[in-house]
Amino acid sequence: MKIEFSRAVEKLKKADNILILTHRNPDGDTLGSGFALMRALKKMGKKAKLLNNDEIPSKYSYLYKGISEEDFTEEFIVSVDVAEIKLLGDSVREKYGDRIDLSIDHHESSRFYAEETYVEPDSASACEIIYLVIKALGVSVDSDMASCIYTGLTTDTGCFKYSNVTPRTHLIAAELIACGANHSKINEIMFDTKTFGSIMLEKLCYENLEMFCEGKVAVISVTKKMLSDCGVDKSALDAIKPITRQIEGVGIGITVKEEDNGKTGVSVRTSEDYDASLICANFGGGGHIRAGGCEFSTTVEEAKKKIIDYITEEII
Ligand SMILES: [Mn+2]
Repeated sequence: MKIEFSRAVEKLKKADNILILTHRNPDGDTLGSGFALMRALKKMGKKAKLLNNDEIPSKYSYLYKGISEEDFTEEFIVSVDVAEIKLLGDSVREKYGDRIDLSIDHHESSRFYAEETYVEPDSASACEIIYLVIKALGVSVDSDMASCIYTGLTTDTGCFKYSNVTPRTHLIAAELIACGANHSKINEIMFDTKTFGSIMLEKLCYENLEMFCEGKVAVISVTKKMLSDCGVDKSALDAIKPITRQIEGVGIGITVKEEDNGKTGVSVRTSEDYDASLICANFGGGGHIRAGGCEFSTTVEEAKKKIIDYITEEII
């Protein structure tokens, strides 16, 4: 059931022993939202813990720095930035998928899997909503919380460059900097610093870059072998996904990635002429207008063919 903002805040106010769920292949927005909320709830004297299906990449370690781990039986479960149940990842979904009390999300494609859902599709990041929730809970935002929230704002907007940015995004960013968010360091970690392995992965990706539809569609393929050859994990893909859209004339940029169990994940980035979430919805996925994702139970080559055929026949 869809609920109002005030109802979401009220639910969190009443709750205790709270488990916060984030999406698989965690990014700055889901983790920033989760850890900011966790810090705020703890500041209110509540018990809270965060769970992710996958390992959290080390570049995000500042988000949970100084937080003490607590063990308790969860009484209230809230998911943040999780558009649909399968995005929790298999092990988390099996354990908690059917008992989520509240979902706080900003995806156009958000599904109503939780008992109650607060969704703002116009919000550039889930972290923007979490900031307003924390303020409504009456918690004063400290520098650690501000850094968590700022992380989601900047990562979900490509460092405030994407068209999802609104005046509110910048106003909240300004408030977060006033609260002590470590903004320049965060942007350096998220956008400037690359490991040698991730640069090597970029090199391999440039080598297999393919163009379709008279240069309107660009595709990069990433196999598990490429990741292991470069000594990087799948978080290195965050730097790969924007590459295709940097090419002049490309309206649809696609990154196709070999997943475990013979599956293939597809990430789609689009210019203002195309809707990424619509393209992905055709294959059971979703996302935002400019960035979406879907999954195929096929090889990388077959997945690539399916999505290119669809785009050639139906979109371009
Ligand atoms: Mn997000």
